Amino acid sequence: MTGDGDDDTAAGTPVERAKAALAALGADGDDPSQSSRSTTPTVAVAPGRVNLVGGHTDYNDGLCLPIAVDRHVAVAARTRSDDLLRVHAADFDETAELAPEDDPDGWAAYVAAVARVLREDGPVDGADLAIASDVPTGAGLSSSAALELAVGRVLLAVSGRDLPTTDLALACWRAEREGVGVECGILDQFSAALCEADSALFLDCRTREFESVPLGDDAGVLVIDTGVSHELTESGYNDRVRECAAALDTLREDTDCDLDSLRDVDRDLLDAHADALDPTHFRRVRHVVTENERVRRARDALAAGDLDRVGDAMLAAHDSLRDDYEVSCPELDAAVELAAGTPGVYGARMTGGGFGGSAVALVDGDALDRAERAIRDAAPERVGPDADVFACRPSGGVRLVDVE
Ligand code: GAF
Repeated sequence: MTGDGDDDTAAGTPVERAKAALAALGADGDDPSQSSRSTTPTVAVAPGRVNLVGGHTDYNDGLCLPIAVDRHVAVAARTRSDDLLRVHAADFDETAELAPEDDPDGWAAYVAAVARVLREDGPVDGADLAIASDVPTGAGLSSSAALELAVGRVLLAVSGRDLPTTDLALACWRAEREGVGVECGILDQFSAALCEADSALFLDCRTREFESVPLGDDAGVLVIDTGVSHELTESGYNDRVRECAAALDTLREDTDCDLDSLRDVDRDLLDAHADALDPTHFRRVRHVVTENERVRRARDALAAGDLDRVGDAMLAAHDSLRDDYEVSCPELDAAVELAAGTPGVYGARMTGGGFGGSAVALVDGDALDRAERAIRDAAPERVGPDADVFACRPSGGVRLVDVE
């Protein structure tokens, strides 16, 4: 099995690689006075995610329906006698030494940002950390939120602290926004924190209430990674956030209504004030309004075991993300078209921020192997030379892992 935290014992899994990398880091420690106090590591894992429906709704106080995938970031840790974080990224074979005031770039920025936010409410002890992952990076599967959650959970544990999981998710969300500069919503951090095995998470990003909706034995999930790297800091993601804010301002003025966010806009209100919005902003808002409706429909359909209707909502969501929100790309469109035309597939859509990354497909469990093979065979030609296809099981959120 790959990277499943609870019973993940095979060599080469993220947990095993993180533990081995931590042991190697200890052997290389060059200052004996600063060497680690304990030898048994503390290990946390957090999953990547796909979002069945609810794209770009989270920062508009909207609704989402993600599942966590059974691919994880694992972080192994042990305390140090100073206040440094010495962090080894096994997948890049790079080590960073972070003092509390440091503000690094790249992958270390996520670690430093999480530590900085956690220090606001209590001490974070110095620690050696080793990170290993099987969540592909740049694939729109939220490897960064998985890293943040695993780092946060392990830093709290080595510091003798704990936080309710929703508070840890919010701390990691703030780390991503303030430390890394992505104006994201809570979807990724809440997914990596709160998803449950075999279930989707119905998440209300306004109230931050959530509910697990079992996926049922008949459903399988496929990820189609287009191989086109997506990077939130460099894509049009923050532009979309600003377009929504500008559209909200216009609607507030034109309606004279007390609109807190685009969540307060429905189709009637949008249609009545369409002339006030420029055409691009109108389409952005229309996506948000209709996407919230699709999440509700998909949640109800999933709860009723009606996977056809969930699939329909996914396909409609993709059309809307492509045409109204304009965050898809030709490779994502091709991946969705390929999946949608494959026997056994209920529906598919792009997942994550867009402009590259992955599509997710909901598949009849009995047809999963066949569908995976068919899509994998056709993907190099139809989607792109670097496309990858894999099945995943809905997984649980961040957790500490027992290690001997
Ligand atoms: C990215 C962001 F980080 C999320 O907050 C969310 O907006 C998503 O894109 C789109 O639904 O993953």
